Amino acid sequence: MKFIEATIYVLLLALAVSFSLAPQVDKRVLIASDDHNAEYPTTKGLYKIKEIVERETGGALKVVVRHSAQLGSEKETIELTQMGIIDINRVSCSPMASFSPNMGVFSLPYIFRDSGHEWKVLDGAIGRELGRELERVGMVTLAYYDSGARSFYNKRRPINKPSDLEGLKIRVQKNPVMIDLVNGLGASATPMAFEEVYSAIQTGVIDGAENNPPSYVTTGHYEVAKYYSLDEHTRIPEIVLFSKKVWDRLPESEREIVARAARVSQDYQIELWKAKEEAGMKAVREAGNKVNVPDKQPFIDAVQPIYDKYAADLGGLIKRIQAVK
Ligand code: BDP
Repeated sequence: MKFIEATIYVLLLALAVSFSLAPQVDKRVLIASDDHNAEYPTTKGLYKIKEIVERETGGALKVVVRHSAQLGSEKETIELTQMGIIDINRVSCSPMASFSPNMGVFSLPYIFRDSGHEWKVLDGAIGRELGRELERVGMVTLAYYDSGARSFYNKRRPINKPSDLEGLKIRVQKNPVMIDLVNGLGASATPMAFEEVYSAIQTGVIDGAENNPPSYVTTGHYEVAKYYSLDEHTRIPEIVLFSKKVWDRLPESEREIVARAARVSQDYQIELWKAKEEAGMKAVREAGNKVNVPDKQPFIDAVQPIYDKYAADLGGLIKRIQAVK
């Protein structure tokens, strides 16, 4: 039933969006999607792409940014991108693992030593390779954006050690690695769309979730889940995708402009991200939330079985990422 509902939803959305694009069948208007609000650094990155593309094409190519999940949850927007209905899509690399399993490597806990290591990997051969693999599933990778580190928050208690998670229902993104991670730490993983999390915590369907400080604040989750435990278990990058169906029809000169605009937007987003992270933590503390910084080692030890589980499929990539100095 769920599947049928989701399929009908995607079809209806597809129809709605294509009708709204009817006069521009040749795609002189590109639809860009993000599930965050207009002020969030990723969405501002898309606005930067819009500014550059419209300027450099002399207005021949326009970009319309649809933010705040107006076009659906991430999984749905990824499908719409494959279909060529959404042209530019900024999503987390986490749900991408269901479309291209190697992307799952970015969701492994503590796979990156720190932000510097993460960016070396993303800007290097591995980032390029995994990005290129998405062409097989209908998407061209334009850029990675920063998303900092994700940590647990909940409405029950501070998480100082993995066993504090026992019995808690924690929302996760729709990605097998995230489900294993949270279950492996002793909590009960509940996959759910980002947009549903606030009311699910409020009504007690779940006890909490996990995310970076800016998301914790802009979604209002910090109002309903007051304990924020900075275990920083993952650093899952954001990714900016272009529908391959549309890309293949775009003149080479415009592809170059779009690709360059995305590269500029990446530096811009990373700058904005730093400030947003600091502002997020400041807002959390000012709201009187209980923030704790647990010792990471017990968490690192507790997640080792996940590495064993994924060794067969992702082992080569894991070793290569770890070897990046
Ligand atoms: C945020 C990402 C957003 C995801 C969300 C989530 O920026 O793309 O949808 O996490 O948890 O950090 O689903």
